[in-house]
Amino acid sequence: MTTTIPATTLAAMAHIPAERLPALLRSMPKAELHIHIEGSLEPELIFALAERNGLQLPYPSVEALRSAYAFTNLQSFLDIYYAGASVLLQEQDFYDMAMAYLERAAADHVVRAEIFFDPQTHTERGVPMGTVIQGLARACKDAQARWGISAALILSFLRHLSEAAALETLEAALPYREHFIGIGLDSSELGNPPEKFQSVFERCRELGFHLVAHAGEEGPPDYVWSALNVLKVERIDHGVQSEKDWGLMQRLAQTRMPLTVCPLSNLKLCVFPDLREHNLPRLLAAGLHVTVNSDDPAYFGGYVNDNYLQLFAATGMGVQEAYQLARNSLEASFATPAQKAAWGQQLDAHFASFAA
Ligand code: ES4
Ligand code: ZN
Repeated sequence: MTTTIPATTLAAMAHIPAERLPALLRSMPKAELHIHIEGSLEPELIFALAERNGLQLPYPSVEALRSAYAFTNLQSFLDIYYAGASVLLQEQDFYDMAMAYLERAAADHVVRAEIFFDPQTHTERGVPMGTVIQGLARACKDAQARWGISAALILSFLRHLSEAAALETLEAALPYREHFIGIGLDSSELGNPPEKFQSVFERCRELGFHLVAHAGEEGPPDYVWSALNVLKVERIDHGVQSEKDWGLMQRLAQTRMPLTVCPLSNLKLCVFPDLREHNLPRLLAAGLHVTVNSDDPAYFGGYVNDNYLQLFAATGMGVQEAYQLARNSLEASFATPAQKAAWGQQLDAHFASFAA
């Protein structure tokens, strides 16, 4: 189903002055569908948690840690991301991390956040599964009550580990299944194709979880094909390499398969040399169901609104694209149809209110 923009909203959009675009991008209701909660851990909180837990970090200061955030590719980032996550030990640590993100997201007018967490990053260090999930789930619940933001969790398997390890992780998480809505696949993409996780994804499908996977971030279009055909995912995380395969572009457009694109992540991990060369405008123009997301905001220099603002400033996209991207994000979420319809109406009213 392609989006039909109400005639009144279309008319309103023609009357929004270009100089109001940044304010519009900031304030429009949106969903964030690609955010790793461990990637929202700011250096200040890493140091505070290390102190609280009596841990010594291999960096003398917040500034020294932040200055280590100079990445050349995905792996160079992942090494420091797993080191940062090692300060998370107690349920309250997971709660505090998620509350900090959710408060920041609500300030960016995120009405819905679907949040990845990597249990293996913690269980491998001896942290119990229940500590991780209960801390995060309590934050989602409290954030809804405090800021009105709707939040849900997606358990993500680390693809550099084995499928057997993913299956064990699933089994350990099942006592807490009411607290997460979906399953994802992240970490080192090259050399770890989606089909490595065929059986565990099949099991997750039988259990009724939503399925997503990172594919086509650094990896080839073939990995996007196998995420679709073998894992049977409902969204592709990143997917920017799909542009190299015309047949894949056709498939993605025809099925309105959502792509959760993360512009600042792609810039910082050198997937694109400059935001002006990011292919998101071309993917959108080709009819793909593209969304804008932050990925790991504490590491990549910005939360979701920073992604929108910097991308629009660099590419010259305008009001129509802003509407389409916000609309796409709401529609691609796993919220109920009634909830999505209500947010869609809020979005239309918001654009109408910006017309001069
Ligand atoms: C990730 Cl940018 C990215 N790619 C793959 N896995 C990840 N985990 C956290 N951020
Ligand atoms: Zn990601």
